[in-house]
Amino acid sequence: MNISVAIDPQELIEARISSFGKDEVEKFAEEFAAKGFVKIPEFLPKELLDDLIEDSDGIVERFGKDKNLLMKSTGNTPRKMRTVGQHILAKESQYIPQIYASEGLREFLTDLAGQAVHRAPWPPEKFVLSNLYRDGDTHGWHWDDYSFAFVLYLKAPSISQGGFVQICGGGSWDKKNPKVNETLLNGSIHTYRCEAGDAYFLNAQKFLHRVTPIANNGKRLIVNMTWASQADLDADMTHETNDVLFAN
Ligand SMILES: O=C(O)CCC(=O)C(=O)O
Ligand SMILES: [Fe+2]
Repeated sequence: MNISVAIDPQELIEARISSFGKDEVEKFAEEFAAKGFVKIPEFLPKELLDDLIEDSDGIVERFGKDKNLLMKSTGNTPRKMRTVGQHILAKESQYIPQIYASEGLREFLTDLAGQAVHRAPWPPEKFVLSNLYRDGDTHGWHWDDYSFAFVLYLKAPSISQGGFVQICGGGSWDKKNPKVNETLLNGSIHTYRCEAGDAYFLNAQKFLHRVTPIANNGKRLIVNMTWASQADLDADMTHETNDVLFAN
């Protein structure tokens, strides 16, 4: 269903990226190098955020799939969430595929990462929607297949409603023997909160991460865009968690 849109998402995103000074981008990159995580406040221009929320709400309403399971390949951590996969967004979203296709965005992420960032070669991992909307909904501890996640916040719970991102370094993902608890015991956990319109960039392959359960009727809606390093492109990749969460 492709109706024409009044605003050009790529133009708006690229204008926003150009508005960051060189010093600001360098600070983002330093933060990312030091912590594996950097928040980009107010990344989405207001007019794009409003349209993106409307577009995504309609898609979640029509195509969202409720998941409630323990993920074996990440040590039986919980997934209680509503998801929409790439194959649906590619057809239905007026904005998300266009944003992902932005070369300005890819170059910005390359600057943040300090190395070449590429689009994920496997379509189902490129972009997905994840919606936490019932008390107790959570995206439990896991690592990602590819190196980088760029997450756009469309709806953010308040502080009392939770839904924070937590990350913990020091481990790596053995899919047959995921050592989640060992990684948590050996590392320290950092907790982050974003507002609607913010984005974050995460080294999602090296840092164990999760979204804490939401409470008090909180609503959280994000777009997760996956990006690959050159090493990822050269490696054999399997996609267990994506298959379970986003394939239908
Ligand atoms: O919802 C988030 O902020 C994280 C999403 C995530 O980690 C994932 O989809 O792999
Ligand atoms: Fe992840």
